Amino acid sequence: MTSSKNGIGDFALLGGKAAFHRPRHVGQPAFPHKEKILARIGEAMDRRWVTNNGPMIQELEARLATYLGGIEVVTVSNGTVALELLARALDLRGEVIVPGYTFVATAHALRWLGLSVVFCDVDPATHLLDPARVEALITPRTSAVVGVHLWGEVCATSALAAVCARHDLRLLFDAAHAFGCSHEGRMVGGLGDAETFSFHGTKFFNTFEGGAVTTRNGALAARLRLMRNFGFEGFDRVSALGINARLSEVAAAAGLVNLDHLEETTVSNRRRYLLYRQALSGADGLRVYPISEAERRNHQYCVLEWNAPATGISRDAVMQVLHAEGVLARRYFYPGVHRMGPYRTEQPDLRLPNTEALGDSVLVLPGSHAVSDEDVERISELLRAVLRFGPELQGALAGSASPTTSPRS
Ligand code: T4K
Repeated sequence: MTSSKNGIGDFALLGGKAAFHRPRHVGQPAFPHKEKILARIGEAMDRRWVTNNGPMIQELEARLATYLGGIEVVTVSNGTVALELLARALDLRGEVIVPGYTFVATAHALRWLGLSVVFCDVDPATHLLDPARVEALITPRTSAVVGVHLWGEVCATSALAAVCARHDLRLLFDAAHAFGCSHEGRMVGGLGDAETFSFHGTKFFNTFEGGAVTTRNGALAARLRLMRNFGFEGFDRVSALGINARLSEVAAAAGLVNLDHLEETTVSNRRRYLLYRQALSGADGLRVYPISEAERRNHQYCVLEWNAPATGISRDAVMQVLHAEGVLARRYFYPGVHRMGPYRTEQPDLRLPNTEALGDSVLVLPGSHAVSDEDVERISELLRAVLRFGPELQGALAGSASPTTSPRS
């Protein structure tokens, strides 16, 4: 393994030796406590109760409720379904305002239900929904606003709540990135009418696949519990329309063990984020997205904004270079959800300048469990080498493979 690049011929894309033989992914999970998870899965099998609100689901919900500050937690099969179920439970209609800069699931979940998705631009510094822009998009058909706590940073909740109160709208938060984060000293989960989490394998807290809706509203939680299990109220009594959105006992087993080790994960994530920040500080042409120090954060994502004019090399070319080195950095959320299907054909003239600029400049680096401290140093060294040879690399790469073809393992 080497990352010393003394000329452009040393880069793997141009025939040099790759820095990593085994690819480093964004969000690759690790299971240092695998034996404990397997033991708990074994319990479920021995009990012969593997899903349907089993004892481990109940234990997980109770522990999550305590962890999040005594709120209602309704676990579901994933973060996308959490949004769908919530939108239905709140009977959202017409138009829902969402940021253009988010993972596609935020919009798809709503659109899947037949709602009209209205994309709003974000603040270029925070990457979060801009309350003033939200207010300008409200029409008589608007029923709700969905803020996204991107990268674990929390939306401007008070300003958004004021906007929603003025127009009698529901306020939801997609908190897929913000488990373990706090706002004004309280854990994210109880903001707005409700929040949704993803417990996908790539997330800070994972149950392999999974998610949850959290809320302070007990009646809403009760409705969601019915909806996630076909509307069954008892053994054979169905009282409402519902689907199957249940989490399994296997997922709960992983969640219960991972929950025991959240603090260790937070500490190592933070160390890696700080290592990146330190190693890249003062580098002209890139900005390490700043994570708040005043509140709890999970430091799951290490996000760079790449300045192509200043460095002489495009973000996509940098990604090509890194991928060839075995560093599978991601250009989340290129090109902005409003430029993805089906929205781009439905709203071809919609322009969200900040969202599009972020879609063109953001590069998410492997962090968290996907890398060691030494890997972070090596990846930072690589980035510094890319900065040194930026224009030369760009010139040499012109006409080479598409940046969307990434190696997988
Ligand atoms: N809202 C927001 C704001 C979200 O970010 C997400 C999900 C949702 C809602 C929806 O929640 P879920 O329905 O997913 O629970 C990943 C995740 O799949 C996705 O959950 C996440 N956001 C998004 C930000 O990232 P992709 O498109 O990057 O690809 P994926 O999952 O194939 O893998 C990411 C990298 O990790 C790859 O290099 C492969 C690697 N990997 C992945 C898995 C699952 C592994 O090495 N091991 C693994 O087990 O979406």
